[in-house]
Amino acid sequence: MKLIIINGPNLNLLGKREPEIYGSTTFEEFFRKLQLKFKNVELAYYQSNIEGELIDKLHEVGFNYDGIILNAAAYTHTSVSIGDAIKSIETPVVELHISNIHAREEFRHQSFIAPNAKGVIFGFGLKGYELAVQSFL
Ligand code: CA2
Repeated sequence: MKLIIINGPNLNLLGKREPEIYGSTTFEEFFRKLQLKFKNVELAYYQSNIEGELIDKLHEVGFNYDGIILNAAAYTHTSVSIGDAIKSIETPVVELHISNIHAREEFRHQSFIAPNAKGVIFGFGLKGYELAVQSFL
């Protein structure tokens, strides 16, 4: 089983800024623990702050991975292009958010990803990534 976690803009700041919303663990620390927890899964990680790079990565992995766990961050609520990219690939995508986007501002309630996602996980903190991996097993 080959899965990839793709994180979008500003998520490189996890564990370094706004710990009250996003927690105090860096994603790199968390990812190492996740790999240890799921030793039978080939688990990759990619982060970019650039919309086009996220789309290029979706195209690259979208025909040869078993699953994509995508936290497109704020692009979730704005990016028709990322929505189109997900529609155009074969690998199923689980949309993920660390925070409960429905308990936050109205503009975060809209997603261009959800209509073409296999499922959506939000509000469980970093634990959501673990739930997303489990959803593919
Ligand atoms: O809850 C999530 O995972 C979000 O995708 C995070 C995005 C936000 O725009 C979405 O509405 C919900 C923001 C990511 C910003 O990440 C930071 C991490 C640490 C410090 C500052 C920003």
